[in-house]
Amino acid sequence: MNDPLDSIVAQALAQFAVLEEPAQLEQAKARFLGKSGAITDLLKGLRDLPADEKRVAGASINLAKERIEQGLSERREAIAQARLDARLQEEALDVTLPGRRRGAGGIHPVIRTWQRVESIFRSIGFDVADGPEIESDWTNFTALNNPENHPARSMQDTFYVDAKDASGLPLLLRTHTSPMQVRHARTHTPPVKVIAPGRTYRVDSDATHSPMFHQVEGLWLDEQVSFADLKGVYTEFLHRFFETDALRVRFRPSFFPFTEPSAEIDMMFDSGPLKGRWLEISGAGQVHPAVIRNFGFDPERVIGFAFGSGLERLTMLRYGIGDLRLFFEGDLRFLSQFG
Ligand code: 2NL
Repeated sequence: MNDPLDSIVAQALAQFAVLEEPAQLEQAKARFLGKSGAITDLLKGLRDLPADEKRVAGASINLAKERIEQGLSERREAIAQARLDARLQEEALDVTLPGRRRGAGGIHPVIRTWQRVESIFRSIGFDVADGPEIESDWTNFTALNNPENHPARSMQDTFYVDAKDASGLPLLLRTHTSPMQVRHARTHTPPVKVIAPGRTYRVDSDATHSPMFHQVEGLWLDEQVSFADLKGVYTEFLHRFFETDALRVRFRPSFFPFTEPSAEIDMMFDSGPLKGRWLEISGAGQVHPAVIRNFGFDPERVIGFAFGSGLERLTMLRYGIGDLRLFFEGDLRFLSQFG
């Protein structure tokens, strides 16, 4: 009786040992311990034996059954452990690796200039105006004393929008930041002391012109604001913006429809790579009486100055940038230098 039992147990353990799937293992179990399994058959056969033999044989069969069950549960555990090991291996995570960080963005150099200009003018008492980039023909041109047939108003120079404003006037992309000052002046009473920084648009695109660029304009109106105040304010601004008093400022006669008299402001550094060359930095002038009237003020009482400077130009001079196009190409090798 012993030999056949040993060989059944050996067979069972050998079959279990090569199985990797729990379901296959359960099938193998059935072949030995199931309803018509080898061990079950042997137990059924006990019926025909005399009582004393039945006891001895039964004990041996039960022992074999226990060994098979033992082998089965060991194999089950081995399969489960192997699966866990494989999964741990597969999902291994090196928690000591550095994290994948999102690249830090930065402020565009022209916007840095914008922020610096705002903070300098705020500190000398100027408000900061804001306003729409799509403007009416009246706030952009007419209010500023631009003649009806001025070339700036042509479709060659100005981006017109395919729509009209509430009073039927053409809509356009503002060609300067002046309309923000027009809106500001018409809703305030003197003293009006404001700057208007922002995006502006002109039909112009070459090495030194971009169809979208940035300006800052300033306007100071009161009963006694003179050209001397313009010189003082703008010179103070340049000293603060370039962080040096070692620069000269000069005013050259010029012409703009919205100022009379008008001037170009030039500056010259006394040191540094741009030293010794006069550089054009801004347009300016005393606000034209017709413009004062369009603001709703009496030009016999209210007087003052305005100026307009390009933010790209200020940025190029401050950082020594030689090519305007670098501002619009989005090349991180350039932009990241201004972190
Ligand atoms: C330029 C010229 C200038 C102004 C802008 C101005 C604005 C108002 C009234 C009167 Cl609301 N004037 N702005 C005045 C003179 C010159 O800029 O070519 N800048 C780069």
